[in-house]
Amino acid sequence: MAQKTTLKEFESVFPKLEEVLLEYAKSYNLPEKELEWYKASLQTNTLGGKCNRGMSVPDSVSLLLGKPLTEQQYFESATLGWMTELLQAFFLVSDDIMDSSITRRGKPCWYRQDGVGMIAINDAFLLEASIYVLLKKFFRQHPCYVDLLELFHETTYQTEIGQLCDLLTAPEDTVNLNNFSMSKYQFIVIYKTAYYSFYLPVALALYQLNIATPGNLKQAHDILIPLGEYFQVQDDYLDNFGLPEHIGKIGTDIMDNKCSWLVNQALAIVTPAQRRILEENYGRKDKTKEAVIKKLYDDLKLEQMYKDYEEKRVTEIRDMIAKVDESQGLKKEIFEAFLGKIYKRSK
Ligand code: DMA
Ligand code: MG
Ligand code: MG
Ligand code: MG
Repeated sequence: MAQKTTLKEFESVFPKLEEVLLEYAKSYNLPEKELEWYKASLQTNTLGGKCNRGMSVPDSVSLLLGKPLTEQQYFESATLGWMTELLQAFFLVSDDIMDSSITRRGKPCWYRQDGVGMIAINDAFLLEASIYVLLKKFFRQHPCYVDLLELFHETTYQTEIGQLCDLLTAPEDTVNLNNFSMSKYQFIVIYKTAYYSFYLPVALALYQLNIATPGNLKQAHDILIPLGEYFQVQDDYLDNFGLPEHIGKIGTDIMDNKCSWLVNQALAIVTPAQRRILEENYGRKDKTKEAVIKKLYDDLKLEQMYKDYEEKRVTEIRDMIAKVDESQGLKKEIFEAFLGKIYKRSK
């Protein structure tokens, strides 16, 4: 029987990794003050989240093996999990700057904390660089070292082209609703979210166990990308309909002129008069205009549209999972576990 990791267990691995990273910085004679800064950035930006991505590495490894992990196997998989969380930290620190966000995980975004500001840009780079320090330290001898290295690089590239499209589709000074479309939306969310949040952790688990065959990777990809797409639709829904106290962040998509799932749904059903309301109020840094859009979303019953979408999509994903071929060692339960964690999530 596989064993699910707890957040506590997963978090207990972090201090060891933090120590390795700080020792590494010390080996370059990084002065005390900067060492403390790096430590604060690591702790603030890597800890304090749900760790769904990170914990899914040990969970997937245990499901693949069909038994609890040895101490060594757990440490390796949790390390890969924390590297996923470091990648996420790097993306979130920079995403919050680019999205002009206010809070993250219930606290001010890193770039808005006292004395940080644009130093956050370099902190984001350091969080990313930390991944490769850990990878080298713990996986240099692993037969899949180069595959792991390339996987992190490719996933980073994919996320960055997704973020590029997200940002260019949301210019700050011009609102052009014709720029939005569901096909544009699909590109953005698959690249900016699905690869790093869903495909990466499972691919890491497959590489750790040396069973990352092309067949297993492809099957994982073909289910995890739709799952990740659904996850970002939820994120867009929660940006407007979630409670900030509960999701730990204040929604910015309307004011940021984002090509969100909600605005795309609205565009498909608006009357000409409602389209004018959208044109005149969407994407403006103005709380009153944002409120007009929120009211329009209510009038259009987008909350119900989202709930209908969720049921339909989850049924389709369950059907895909049912068809997984387990003959090369892959396990349907991995995908069921992901789905179980996100279905009807409210944060
Ligand atoms: C998430 O996009 C994508 C990345 C790469 C962080 P987002 O801006 O919708 O995320 P959030 O709502 O968490 O700011
Ligand atoms: Mg954001
Ligand atoms: Mg963003
Ligand atoms: Mg969002």
